[in-house]
Amino acid sequence: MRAWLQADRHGEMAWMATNPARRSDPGLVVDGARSVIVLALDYDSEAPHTQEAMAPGHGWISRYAWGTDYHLLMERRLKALARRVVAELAPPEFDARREFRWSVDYGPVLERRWAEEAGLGWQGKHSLLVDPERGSFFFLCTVITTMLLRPDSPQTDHCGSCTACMDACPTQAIVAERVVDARRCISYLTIERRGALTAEERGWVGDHVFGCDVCQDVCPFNRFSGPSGEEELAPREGLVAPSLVELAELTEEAFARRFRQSPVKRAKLVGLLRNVAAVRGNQGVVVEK
Ligand code: B12
Ligand code: SF4
Ligand code: SF4
Repeated sequence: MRAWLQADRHGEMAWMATNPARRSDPGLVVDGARSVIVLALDYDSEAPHTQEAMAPGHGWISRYAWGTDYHLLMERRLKALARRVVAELAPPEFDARREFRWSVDYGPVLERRWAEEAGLGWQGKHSLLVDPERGSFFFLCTVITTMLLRPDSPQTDHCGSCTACMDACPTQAIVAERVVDARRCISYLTIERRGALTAEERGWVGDHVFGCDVCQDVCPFNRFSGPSGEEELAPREGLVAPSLVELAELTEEAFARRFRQSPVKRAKLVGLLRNVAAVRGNQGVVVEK
């Protein structure tokens, strides 16, 4: 992680570089930490993969962002889990707010590293966690706790000689096995990057208006991935390969309505419109109204 930060691979995500010691040591996040619990939530659906669904005049929204924001769904469950732990397992003096600290994505936690230790999968060459039976279309969240729990065994790496994700990445953002340079990654460019994109970055964005699934779409283990069965994660109408003209015409009110409780809100309307403009430029398509 330090080498990654030192090489500026985090780009403008300054929050990644704040207090790296904390991010690599759960004991600095929770005093007396003895266990990390890692949980996963599947988000795949029957909808097609990027390459199957794309057509001129349309843009790609990453499949993780077709339903309700996973932060909300996982936080709801983590709260329920915390209540159960306090009621059923914890000693009377246990202070759940201090001793059972959960986070979804935003905590100073290397989620995939702990997930691998916890046996939920292995870090594939695209750096994401892969489960041998379900692929990689799932979210992660963690709990750092002072409770001493019996650990599961780590998963073994099944990538072998495959390099499909590295070969398919449209921008060569996977610069080495398990090392992604965010500054070249379409996910970063369309979601995290603020302000204007350079001409080179606009080209890199390709057909993507929010996020990118290419390295996961080509992974052989995602052939085994099935629909999550989570109703709130099912694709909402108009989010699978949406029309670029429709997106370009969104007002603030229409954006708020269409992307209510959706991860897409993170880009804000201004970011989404910037991406839509880049994709329209890349497609060179003049769309009649
Ligand atoms: C910052 C971030 C990004 C950045 C940087 C991505 C990256 N690969 O680091 C950007 C914006 C680009 C991004 C994109 C995406 N992200 Co993101 N992201 C994060 C976040 C917040 C932190 C990741 C991090 O710490 N990166 C820093 C580097 C240093 O970490 P690292 O790559 O794991 O580094 C390790 C490896 O390099 C490893 N390593 C190095 N060499 C070797 C060698 C061997 C042998 C081994 C085993 C390991 C190893 O050691 C390092 C330290 O552990 C996490 C949530 C979290 N808190 O963890 C979500 C997270 C990783 N993202 C997630 C998702 C879904 C995505 C996207 C798929 C979204 C999309 N569809 O657009 C893309 C995928 C892009 C990709 N191929 O990574 C999920 C992944 C779920 C999963 N199944 O793994 C997470 C866990 C969020 C969540 N809570 O569910 N993301
Ligand atoms: S998300 Fe897209 S751009 Fe980023 S590493 Fe994967 S294929 Fe490359
Ligand atoms: S595409 Fe191949 S190399 Fe990449 S994560 Fe999947 S199995 Fe590993």
